[in-house]
Amino acid sequence: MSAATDHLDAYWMPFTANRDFKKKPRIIKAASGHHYTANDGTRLYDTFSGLWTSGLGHCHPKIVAAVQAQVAELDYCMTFQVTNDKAVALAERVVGMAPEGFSHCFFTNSGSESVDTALKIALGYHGARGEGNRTRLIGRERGYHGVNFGGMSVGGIVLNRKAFSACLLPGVDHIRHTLDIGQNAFSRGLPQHGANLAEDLVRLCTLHGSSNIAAVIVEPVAGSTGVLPPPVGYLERLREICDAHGILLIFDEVITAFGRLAKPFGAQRLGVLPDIITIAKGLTNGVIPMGAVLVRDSVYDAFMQGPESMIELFHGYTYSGHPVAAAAGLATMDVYEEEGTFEQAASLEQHFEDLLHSFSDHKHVIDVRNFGLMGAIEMAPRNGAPGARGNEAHKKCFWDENLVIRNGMDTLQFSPFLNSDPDEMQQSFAAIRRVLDSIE
Ligand code: PXG
Repeated sequence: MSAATDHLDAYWMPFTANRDFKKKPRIIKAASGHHYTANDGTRLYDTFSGLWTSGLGHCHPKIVAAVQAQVAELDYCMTFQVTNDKAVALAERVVGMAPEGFSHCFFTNSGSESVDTALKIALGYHGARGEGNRTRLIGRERGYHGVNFGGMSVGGIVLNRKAFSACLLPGVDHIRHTLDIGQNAFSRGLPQHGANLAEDLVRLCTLHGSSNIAAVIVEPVAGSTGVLPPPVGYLERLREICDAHGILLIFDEVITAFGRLAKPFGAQRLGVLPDIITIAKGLTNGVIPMGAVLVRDSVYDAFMQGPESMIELFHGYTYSGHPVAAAAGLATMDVYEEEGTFEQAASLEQHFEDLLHSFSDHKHVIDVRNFGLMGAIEMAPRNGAPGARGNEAHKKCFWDENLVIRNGMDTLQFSPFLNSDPDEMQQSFAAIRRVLDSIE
């Protein structure tokens, strides 16, 4: 082991090729606005807003101040039987921004926990209504719903599931994903073809008996598997089928909530209302880990029918509604409002779309997709080496262009800041073009 890697050995990095990374590490030690600073002093532009987390930029002074003040005032307070003022205030604030009829919010600490909480709420809802036979959960191929057992089971990413396949939840099925490069390549915004893929849900209702199905979970715009905006009419059709069969529709909005689609919630932008919404990331601008699940009143009310002295949902985390996280969340909501962040995001969409689609003619590129401030450039894989081109692009951006980008295999994904400077955005794409031009 070299001296450079010695001090990294104890640290087992998540979703990372550890040995490869540790051969040549450059570690981030600070951030401000739209840039990171590495331990060698280099400033790097962040094209991914953290990990879809930090739409307001890093170390926003208002959020930093709120966290500093809160940690000195109330550092922790359990929220089982007792609670704290910040959790109460944040729940009210978040449901105030939610679609009408979503008046209740359950706190978690991450997207994965939000998803598993949502699945449990769906099962509990049906049980409370005397339909305890509704236990089947439906996900979608290429869906990402975090890494806990529930979310992994309804998720549709093969490499996340393969190693654990014997222990996935039983009674889970998947509808097909909506990526169809053959028909929809280089679509700007929602693709035209594919609404019919929602009919997969009808087939599963026929196969299993719809009275056995509890819920369907989808990302309104799938993020991690390379930005898959829903085909025109697709989400509307899913909603109709769920309504016809008494199935709950869950939108996993861990990425799409809080401005990524220029509205507080993706459901509002897309005009389709689910029954349950999961959130995380932009809830605190990534500053303190926190997630939440929002439910329609009818879902909450179903739980509130038994004796008042009984716990209605046997579920919760030690850090659910943590006061410091909630303070970060409240400050984040203030900034979204004071700075007009969602309007700012809307005003950047066309520029972002044009920059992305300027890659349509590039020799390596087979598709460009975008919706809101979510975008992807998909490159053809090299013969016999899927992912190699994407990984090389990532490394070259990092080392040669001082740019942090995100790739999943050969697809480059973009999550620009909601308050990006259009010139900086343009410069970052010029750098990415230099990199793509320079690789085989
Ligand atoms: N649901 C969705 C839709 C997500 O995007 C999670 C759940 C899980 O959240 P936590 O907080 O438990 O990680 C996510 C997370 C990527 C990428 O490259 C995206 C996520 C995580 C890691 C990588 O796009 N999103």
